[in-house]
Amino acid sequence: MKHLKHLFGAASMLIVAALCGPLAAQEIVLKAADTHADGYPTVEAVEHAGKLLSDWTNGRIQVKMFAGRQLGEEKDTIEQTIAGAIELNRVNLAPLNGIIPETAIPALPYIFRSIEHMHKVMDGEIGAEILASMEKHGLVGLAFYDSGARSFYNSKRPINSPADMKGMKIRVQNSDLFVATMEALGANATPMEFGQVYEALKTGVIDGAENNWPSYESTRHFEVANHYTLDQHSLSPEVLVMSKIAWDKLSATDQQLVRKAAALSVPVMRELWNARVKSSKAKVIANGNMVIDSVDKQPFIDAMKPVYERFAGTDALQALVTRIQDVE
Ligand code: GTR
Repeated sequence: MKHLKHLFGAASMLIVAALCGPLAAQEIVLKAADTHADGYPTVEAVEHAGKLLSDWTNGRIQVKMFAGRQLGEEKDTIEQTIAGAIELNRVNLAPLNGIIPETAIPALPYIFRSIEHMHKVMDGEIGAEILASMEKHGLVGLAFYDSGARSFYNSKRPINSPADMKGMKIRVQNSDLFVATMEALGANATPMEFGQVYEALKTGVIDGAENNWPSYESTRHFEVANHYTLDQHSLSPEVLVMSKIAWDKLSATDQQLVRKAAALSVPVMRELWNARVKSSKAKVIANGNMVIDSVDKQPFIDAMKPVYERFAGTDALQALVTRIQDVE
């Protein structure tokens, strides 16, 4: 009798599964966080990856994007991603610096000679190693996205040399590397979440910040910090990560699909990025901002020695710096 009941139970389970279909039983919704608003290239790229996943699985895997800080500022969303409460997160490498030492290396000031150099490094073996280094910290690195070059802007005066930055209050991301970079240049670093910067610039709590063209424009920081000096100190890329806890719940086949979708979103992002750089630049220039594009970078580079010593302090990290510099 017991045996029969057991059999009956198994059979009814099969009937239920057949009626609901395998799709309903295994539907996977991946929540994705981004600090940027809808329409920003990073947001569109992750949505593109989501569309691919949905198409490939007949809607079984869905990405639900929460853009514009709906899930919090980057520091919080990173914690939540590690904890498994958010599945996908698109952040800059900088707020990961304190958690994953390897991420500080591509965020080091002036480490890349050009965007092409950065692409070659991050698209190759070194980039793959940095993505892999995230796993032991609870994140699966999926893809790097472009972030152009970060440069200084402020409401006080044009910056032509580090001397002009002396005593200036400059907002930085939640990264000791960025704090140390500002201090090495003589400025006062003020770590602050991205969403608070506009108000802080407007009210004079800070004098300036640093970012790429699209972020300078999309946040309207350009309206309250008129001087933009293209010193291009950081080419620190964006990264798409997945929670390791969420990753481990996926089948090996689904993990491959997620990796593939992320990889295919990279060229789409680059195209959107290049277009956005152009349109942001045009908007800022039309606003009459003072853009200094011929600054002598050497004095800025020279000031970075203590920063390299501190953040590439181990032999392994120093070797990574050399390998990046050696990429032609
Ligand atoms: C942007 C980047 C964001 C965030 C922001 C910031 O360029 O895309 O992820 O790092 O800068 O300065 O906080």
